[in-house]
Amino acid sequence: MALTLYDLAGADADRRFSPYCWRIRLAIAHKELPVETIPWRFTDKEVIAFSGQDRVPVLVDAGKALAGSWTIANYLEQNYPNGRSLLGGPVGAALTRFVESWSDTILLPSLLPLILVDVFEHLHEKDRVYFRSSRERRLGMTLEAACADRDKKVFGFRQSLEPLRATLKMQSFLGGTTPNYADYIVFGGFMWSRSTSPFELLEKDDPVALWRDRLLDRFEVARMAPGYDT
Ligand SMILES: N[C@@H](CCC(=O)N[C@@H](CS)C(=O)NCC(=O)O)C(=O)O
Repeated sequence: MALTLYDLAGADADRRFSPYCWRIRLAIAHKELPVETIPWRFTDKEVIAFSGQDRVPVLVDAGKALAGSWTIANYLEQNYPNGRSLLGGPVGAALTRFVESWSDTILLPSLLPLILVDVFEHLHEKDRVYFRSSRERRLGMTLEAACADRDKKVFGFRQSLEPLRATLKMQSFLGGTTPNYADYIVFGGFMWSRSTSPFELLEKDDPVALWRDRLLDRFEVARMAPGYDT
């Protein structure tokens, strides 16, 4: 039976833009599992209330509901052990937690002031008031103010990727010769941007851009998703 994934969508139901949902979409593709994705909007809280919380990704497998990208990735690893490992065993999983923490506390917050206004432009009409008010309350400023001077901010963003860049100069993927969940965590941030923003985050010859391309080449689900080829 196919898995069911509740996946954040924009005005266009095919435009999926959650960095956390992208982690799981690639984890499912990595495990080569069939999945039905259900487009979900921020204000569709009652649709996922059965999961006991109000965020996506939510995965349903044979009637069991799971929420939170880390929980879901571990569930997939444990319940679908055939084929390539997602996390690389207990040591790999422990190191991957660092990658997750770096992504959640540095990468995604640094991407926010570069793409937030573009994310807003792609939202479903019914999500706009909620999104603007919740994000502006959190940021303490308007979306537009948060994204001011992004042409300058992007240089600091590129500089902050140096640990990632240095690693990708030595190896093709964070997972080594083939990608694993550590790659999908970081790549999720770049899919958030790709699916919503024409803003050019990376220079074309940046090793991070070349890694992003290698992942797009491997995963048709990402390459073919509505987005901007920047
Ligand atoms: N720690 C969670 C974060 C999930 C999360 O924040 N998802 C966002 C979409 S990117 C969401 O559902 N937000 C709902 C809201 O802001 O109301 C995970 O790893 O899955």
